[in-house]
Amino acid sequence: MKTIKLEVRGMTCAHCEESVIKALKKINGITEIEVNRFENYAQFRLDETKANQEQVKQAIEAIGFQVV
Ligand SMILES: [Cu+2]
Repeated sequence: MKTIKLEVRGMTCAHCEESVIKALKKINGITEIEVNRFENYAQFRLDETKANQEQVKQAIEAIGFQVV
């Protein structure tokens, strides 16, 4: 398990945060999700035997946010 903090751009309200959290929850291997729109980040624990960072990035971008 590895803690990862990604810079996420484009979140403007609580709904945006929720959308990102939902997208992350769908990925197997992610736990302890924390998303903050004011500080533009998404942090979580990732089990790298189940998913990789690229998949996470794609999942966030697929719903309209940018991972810097
Ligand atoms: Cu929003």
